[in-house]
Amino acid sequence: MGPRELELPGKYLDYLTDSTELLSNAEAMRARMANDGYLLLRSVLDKELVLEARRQMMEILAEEGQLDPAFPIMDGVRNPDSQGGFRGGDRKLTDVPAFVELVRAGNLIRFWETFLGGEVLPFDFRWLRVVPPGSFTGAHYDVVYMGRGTLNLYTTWTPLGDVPFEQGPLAILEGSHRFEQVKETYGKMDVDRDHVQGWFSNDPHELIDKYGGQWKTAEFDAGDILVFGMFTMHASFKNTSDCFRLSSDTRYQLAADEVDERWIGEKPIAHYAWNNPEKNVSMEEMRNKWGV
Ligand SMILES: O=C(O)CCC(=O)C(=O)O
Repeated sequence: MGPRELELPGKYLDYLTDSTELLSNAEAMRARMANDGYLLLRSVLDKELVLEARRQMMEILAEEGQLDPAFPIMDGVRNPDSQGGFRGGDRKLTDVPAFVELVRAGNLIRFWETFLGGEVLPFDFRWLRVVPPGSFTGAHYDVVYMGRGTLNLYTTWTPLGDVPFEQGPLAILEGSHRFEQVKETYGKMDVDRDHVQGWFSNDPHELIDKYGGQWKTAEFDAGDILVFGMFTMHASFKNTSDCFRLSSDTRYQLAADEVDERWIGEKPIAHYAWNNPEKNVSMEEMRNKWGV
């Protein structure tokens, strides 16, 4: 993870707690979320639908020349000349019918209705990652990207296919939703307003050494989901395979609550002032200023 190798289980890393048995008990799930900052739920989604979404996307990636034609497209083996990358909001991929059904209907919406206790609003913008070999995501809170509406907002991280360790699964920093000093500073940031890059840290040890907590991860199967709140620090392991790691992260809140206008509507505004080279401030500079 980042520049380090972590041992599993070890001081800095252990396995995610499986909360699948709580699925029909909203109160128990909310209590677990409040305590751990996340829920790992196995086989919640229709596996056939997940694989169909994967197939529809892989067909597009194959047409784009991103996949190595020597292998079955469902393996997602990268053509060494191609980049993959962040495809969030790229409707060529995020509008494929099986994926839209997967993240906006059926079991996932029923789960959120149970958990949130009312009518659910999924954000219209859908984040999609075609993570190439060698790539990873640095540690961050999601609130810095989508914190303008209710904070009773949750991320669903969905592996679109099996994600074994070598493909670089997501990891949660358990306990990070109680890092009060970090929440009061970094957690109040907005990437479009403040022009800061977003990732708090690439070093998985430093946060634990300074604030406590422990990274938690797992291998994922198609159909599993990992859900968490806006103040749960998360990151991904490096993809050390030859394949793209295909996954989505989509957001859910109560329809009656205030909404961050950047992520809603036929053509969501999305980030509009982030990564402006003339205004950019480094995270290092901001962390020095905040003293975190
Ligand atoms: O999949 C990843 O690498 C990052 C996902 C993420 O940051 C999220 O789910 O909010």
